Formats: sequence, structure tokens, C-alpha cells
Amino acid sequence: PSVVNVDTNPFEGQKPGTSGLRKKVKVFLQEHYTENFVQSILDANKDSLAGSTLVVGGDGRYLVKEVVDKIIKISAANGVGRLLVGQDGILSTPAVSCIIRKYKALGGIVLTASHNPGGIDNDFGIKFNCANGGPAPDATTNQIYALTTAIKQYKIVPDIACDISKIGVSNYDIGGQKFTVEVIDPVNDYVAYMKEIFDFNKIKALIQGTEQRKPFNVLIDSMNGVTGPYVKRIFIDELGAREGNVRRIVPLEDFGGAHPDPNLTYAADLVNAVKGGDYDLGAAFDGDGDRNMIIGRGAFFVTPSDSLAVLASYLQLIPYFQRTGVRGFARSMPTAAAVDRVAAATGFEMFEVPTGWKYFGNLMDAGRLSLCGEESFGTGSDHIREKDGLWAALAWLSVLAGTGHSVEDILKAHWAKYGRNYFTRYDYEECASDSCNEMMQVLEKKITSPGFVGSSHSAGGKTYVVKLADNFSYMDPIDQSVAMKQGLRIIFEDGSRIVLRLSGTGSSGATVRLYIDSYEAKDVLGDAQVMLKPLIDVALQISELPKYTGRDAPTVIT
Ligand code: VG1
Ligand code: CO
Repeated sequence: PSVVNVDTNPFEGQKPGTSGLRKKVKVFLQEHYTENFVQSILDANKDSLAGSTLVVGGDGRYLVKEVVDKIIKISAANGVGRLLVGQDGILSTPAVSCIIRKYKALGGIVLTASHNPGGIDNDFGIKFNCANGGPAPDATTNQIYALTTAIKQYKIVPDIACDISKIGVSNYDIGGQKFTVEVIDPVNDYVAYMKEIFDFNKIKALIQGTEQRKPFNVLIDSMNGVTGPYVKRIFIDELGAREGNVRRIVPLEDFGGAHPDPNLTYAADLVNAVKGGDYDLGAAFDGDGDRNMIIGRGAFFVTPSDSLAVLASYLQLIPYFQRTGVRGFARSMPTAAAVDRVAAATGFEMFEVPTGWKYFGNLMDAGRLSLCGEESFGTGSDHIREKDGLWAALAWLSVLAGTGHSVEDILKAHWAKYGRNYFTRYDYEECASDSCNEMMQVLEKKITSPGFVGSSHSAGGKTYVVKLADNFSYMDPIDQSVAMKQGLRIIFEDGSRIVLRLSGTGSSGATVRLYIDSYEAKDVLGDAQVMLKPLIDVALQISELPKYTGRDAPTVIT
């Protein structure tokens, strides 16, 4: 087969957001659109491509297979040496990270729009991960974007026919250069790694029960996303769970119409099943398998911020951390500060980074970060460089097996010891972009004007005095790179926080995210929505959000 150069023109807007390029499927279906972006990814790595290995796979959504085929043909034309491709194009995001690291690949191309719905009328996405297994840092994605704005040609080998439905190795001769496609089992490497990290025997004993103890009844929901085959292998084959312990474990191109985002709204099915059933733990994962939701008996909800804090305080129950030791902890800025208290109590370093997993990578590579998370149902560790939904569920099961306590008891004991950070996030999805941008500009001006610090704001009988307000910026302590304008935050004298930012993962319009975090040392058993109501009202007053968005209620509350 030989290389063909195809003339093309740049498309506007191929700028990767919080986690890759995400657009409607129909945008990707435009002639040359996908090719341009893939070529730009490869061009950003031009100097290292010759003979390199790249990992390719996605979450099984509509268009994944077609785009894998394009990546094979374009990689062949650009001198890539070898592709490791998940069978049928399937690889969860954490599995891609694991495989890049294990086989020392140059990087990976992940085909996912994560928690966004799939199918011909919904979303698709392409993300580049680097040699450390993590999402490309801003410098790289900016470079990719710059290349997309100037692209004139892409290279392709049109007559490679590679059957990705069968595991095996295919070799091609591309004008005298060898090019190899290795179709791999999507699950093997990841599961082998999980077995190194966790004590599977112990978790199996918990799930199957012993003579003294009845089985711990789990309900694991893949939401028709990519984790299905991983859940089947881990929970059914390895841990001895029954068919009734898992649900929606067949990846579907449109996720069966589900919105594969594991939260109380979009995973309401699971919540209801756990509420009404005899289950000790429920867990759900998003489309690409990096997010997790954990609920206990009776659907007792664990906020991701609390989940992070609890895991931080129990890491010694996990063999991986017994071996590696614990370095530091981190969370994204909008995430509630519960883990900060564990860090303070245990003396570990604590980092606060912008939203997006790419900001954790350098700290992990430098050996300063073991466990981190985001309020958006992301939890993970330095075992890979992506957040990892199944890892989080196994980590929780390790804690439950190790302590013998219920999810609810663990949370209550945690709050009794550390106090509780009440947290909620309001999402206003698909609002008009212009008015949302205007709202953010006006608000930034307001909160950074003289006199705002020190001002008082009241609602529901409570008064809050502003201590600090800014547009969050972050300097990476390892490479000193700076990320500006990462979200407006207002911090009050009592430590309560209001954060407002615009989403960087949507495919149309603007999504406003309002985050509220408030600490209580003693009053720890309240309802978050009730406890936070005054602060929410203050946030709506200061931001004038109803006026700018035209919304009197959020689309999703988490
Ligand atoms: C959202 C979350 C963020 C997460 C990102 C990718 O970004 O808020 O915490 O890292 O999604 O998650 P944004 O910019 O929309 O707020 V995933 O599971 O979609 O890759
Ligand atoms: Co995801």
C-alpha cells in the first residue's frame, strides 16, 4: 500500500477543551474533519513518530470503529511503527492509560465524549494522551489546535484493510517501511494490573460471603458504556459476583439511549434499584469508564469529594499503597475541601489544581501525588494517569472489606472525626453562549473590584463576609506552566466557597457550573440542599445567574 497526500482546508473550532475535542457526531462526519484533527495530533508529535507505538481505542460509541479505521490509515502514512488497538475499537479511558504505560508507547488516541450521550445525533470526541498515559497538557493541545488552523494536507494510506474485530497482528509494508497493527484484548492488561493493586481474594470473600458473614450484595452499573466487559471480567469471573450483581454491561453505540453520566439524576435507575433492593453498595461508571458514583445501602449517596477524603484516610488497606507508600493528595479547585482535612491530619502534601485530570499528571510523575479527585465523580491514583471508575469501586470494596463497616457508617465516622464539607453543584446545561460569557465577564469585574473583599451578603438568615475573590489561576509546581482563568471563586470568612465556571466539555451552547462548598465542624448530619440553601441564594444574587441564563432552576443538581 502507498501513501496518498490529500488536500484539505482548516476547520474552525478544533480546539480541545477540558478533555479533548468534543463535537456532535455530524460535525465529525464532515469530509476531512476527523482526518484534519488526527493529522494535527500526529504533526504535534512529528519528531517522535518514526517507529513509535500508539494506543488506539474508545468507549464503543457511534463512530468509534470508523475513526479507528481512519487513524490506522493516517498513522501508517505518517511513519508510526505500531498501533495497539482494542478489539472492536473498545478501550476504556483508564485502560488506554494503563496500556500506554505498560508498553511504553509514545501516546494514545482516545475516542470518547465520556459522559455525553452517544449515537448519530449526539456526541463524539477525540483526545490525545502522552507517554505518561495522561491527557495531553495545555501546551500540547494548544499546539494541536494551532496546527488545525493551518493544515493544508493530510497523509493517508487508503488501501489498508484491517479487521479490528479479531485479536491478532497484521504487518504492512508502506513504501519499504514496516507498519504493524496489533489488535489486543481490551480487558487483559487492565485486569492484570487491578489484580496487582488490590487484594482480589479479600474482595472476593466479601462479595461471596463466608461462614460467618453473608455475601456483601453489590449492584454495578456500566450504563451501557465501555466498562461492561471490564465489569464482567472483574466482578463475575474474578470476584465471583452473580449476574444479578451487574447491569447494563453490554457497550452500546448509543448507550441504549442513556446519558452515561454516573450521578443521581442520570443514574436514577441504579439509585432506585439500590433504594428498593437488598444491596450493600451500588456503583456506576460513565461512558468511557473514568468516572464513578458510589452509593451505600438504601442509596446512601457518597459525594465524590467525600469519597476522595475517605479513600485518603484508608489507603493503607490497599496493597498498592502498602508497597509504594503515600506521597500527597490533590483535588481540583471546585472540589469540596474534605480531603484537605485528611492531608492536614496525616501530614501529607496537598495540591489544588484546575478542573481537568491533565493537571494532576506532572505531580504524579514527580512522585508527589498518590491520590486525587474531582467533584465531577472522578477519583484516581498514580497507578495510571487518568481517573479510574472501576479502580474507585475496587478501592471502596477494599475499605469495606478491611473495616467491615457499611458505607454509611464509614461516612458518618469520617464526618464525626473531620467535620463535614457540604457540597453541591448546579449545572445549567445548554444555555446561550453569549449571555453566559457576558455573565462571567460582569461577575469577574464585580468580584475583583475594590470593596468586594470585605462586603457582606445575606440570605436565609445567614450572612457571609467575602475574604477572597478571584479568577483562579494555577502555576504547576513541577514545570511552572501557568493556567489562567480557571473559574471565578468567592471565598468567605468562614471558609465557605462559591465557584462559577463554564464547562469545557459540552458540544453545543454553554453549560454553567455553580459549585458550593461549606464546612461544618459539628452539624454533620444535615441535608446538603437545606444546609447550603442560603449560600446558593447568595451565589444567585451575586452572579445574577437567573437573569443571564433565563433559568430559574438548574438542569442537574449533584
Ligand atoms: C467536566 C468536569 C471535569 C472533568 C471533565 C472530564 O469538565 O467538570 O471535572 O475532568 O468533565 O471528565 P467541564 O469542563 O465540563 O466542567 V470526562 O469523564 O468527561 O472525561
Ligand atoms: Co469520562
